[in-house]
Amino acid sequence: SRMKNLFLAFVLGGPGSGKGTQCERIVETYGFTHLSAGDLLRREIASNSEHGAAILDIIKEGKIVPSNVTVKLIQRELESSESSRFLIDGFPRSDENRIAFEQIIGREPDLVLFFDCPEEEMVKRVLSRNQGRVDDNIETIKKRLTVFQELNLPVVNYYAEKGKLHKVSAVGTVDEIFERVQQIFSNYKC
Ligand code: UP5
Ligand code: MG
Repeated sequence: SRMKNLFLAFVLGGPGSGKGTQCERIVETYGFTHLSAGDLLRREIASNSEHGAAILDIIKEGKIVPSNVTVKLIQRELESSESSRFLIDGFPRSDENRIAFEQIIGREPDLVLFFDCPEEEMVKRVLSRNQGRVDDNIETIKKRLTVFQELNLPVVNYYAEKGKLHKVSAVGTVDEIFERVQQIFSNYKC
C-alpha cells in the first residue's frame, strides 16, 4: 500500500526549538514534503471548519488537540500528495497521539529527529518571532513548555528505546544546526 512505501520522519522538539526552520532546510536539500501539524491545525482555524473554534481554544491554552483530529489532517496530506518522503513536524506530542497515528495510519516513522534546546533559548526565540501567533505570549509559552515536558518527552524516550531517535543539539546558528542534521540524513538512502 501507499502508506507502507513512504519514508516518514517525525520532527520533535519544544516550542521554538527550530523544528520549522530546520524542516525548510531539509526540504531544500533532500526534497522532503514538510507537514507541520501546527500549521495544519492553524489552517483549520483559518478556514472556519467544523473544529476550528475548538482548536483555537486549545492552542491558546497550549494544550493538545484530540488525536483523531490531528491524525486525520495528516492522513489527508499523506494520501493526497504525490510525494514519497515526509517530515511530520511537531507531532506526535503525546503517547496518545503516537498510538492514534499507529492505529489510523497503520505504521511507525522511519526516523525521529529531536531538537534539544534549553528552555530559556526556546522562550527567547518564540517571543522574538513576531508572526502574530495566538500562542506566542509568555503565559501560553509557559504552558507549552509544561505540556512539552510532561507529554512530549515520553514520546522522545519511547523512540530512543526503539533506536529510532536522533538527538540534535538545537543550540547555535541555523547553519550549524543544519550541519548536524545533514550528518543524520546522509546515513539514510532517502
Ligand atoms: N530560530 C530558529 N532557529 C534559530 C537559531 N538556530 N537561532 C536563533 N533563532 C532561531 O523557530 C522559532 C523562532 O526562532 C523563529 O523566529 C526562528 O526564526 C528562530 P521555529 O523554526 O519556528 O521553531 P519551532 O520549533 O517550529 O517552533 P513552534 O513555535 O512552531 O513550535 P511548537 O511546537 O510550539 O508549535 P506548533 O506549531 O508545532 O504547535 C502549536 C500548537 O498547536 C501546540 O502548542 C498545540 O496546542 C497545537 N498542536 C497540537 O495540539 N497537536 C499537534 O500535533 C501539533 C500542534
Ligand atoms: Mg513550528
